[in-house]
Amino acid sequence: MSVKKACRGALIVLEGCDRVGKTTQAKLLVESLKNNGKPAQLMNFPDRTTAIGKMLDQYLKQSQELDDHAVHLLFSANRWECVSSMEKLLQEGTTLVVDRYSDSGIAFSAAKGLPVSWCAASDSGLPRPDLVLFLTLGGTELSSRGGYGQERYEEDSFQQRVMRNYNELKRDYWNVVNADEKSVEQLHSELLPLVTSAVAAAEDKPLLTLDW
Ligand code: NYM
Repeated sequence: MSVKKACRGALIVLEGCDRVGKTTQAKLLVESLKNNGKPAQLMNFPDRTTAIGKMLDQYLKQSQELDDHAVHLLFSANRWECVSSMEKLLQEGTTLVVDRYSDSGIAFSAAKGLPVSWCAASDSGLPRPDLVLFLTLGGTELSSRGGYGQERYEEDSFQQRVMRNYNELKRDYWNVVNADEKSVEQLHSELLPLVTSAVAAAEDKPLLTLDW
């Protein structure tokens, strides 16, 4: 009797500038996937619960200063410390919906003036996303969103540099979605079909690694 190997889950990443709505959309996507019978789990980077994540939390809340190179490597290490659990979940068939990942690491650190190639090197070999949903918003709409300005980097000229860097990083597995003037529900109904197709397409494909 042949036993069918479990299909793997997909690695879905949401990217974009601060306050664009990634976190809300990531949660809704996990709920919808589960409602449709697909095992799914939410993850977010930085994962502020680990020892490294706690240092990053203090840095982002501006209660600790760190060298730009050192903080970049901490963000990267915060992803690496999750790789074995991510790979296990994906291989068991759970789709991971991840709120920020490697592209955030590069786009934000490069906005401080670090070379893109240097920023990318520490993430080489991480699991490669099957789909990156890149959410965009007009600049003024971004800064008027609740909570904007409370953490490090939440400042318009910095966010514009981040946006320019993101545009340089686009790959063929990216999907750019304009979130301007869309309700949470409208945006969700635009994203869900993209995620559903990526989940179906990933089932029989091997998990690749980032080759920056
Ligand atoms: N951030 C996030 C980085 O600078 N590098 C990274 O590798 C990651 C994952 O952390 N402004 C920045 C982007 C955000 C901040 O993210 C916190 P969030 O999604 O607001 O918790």
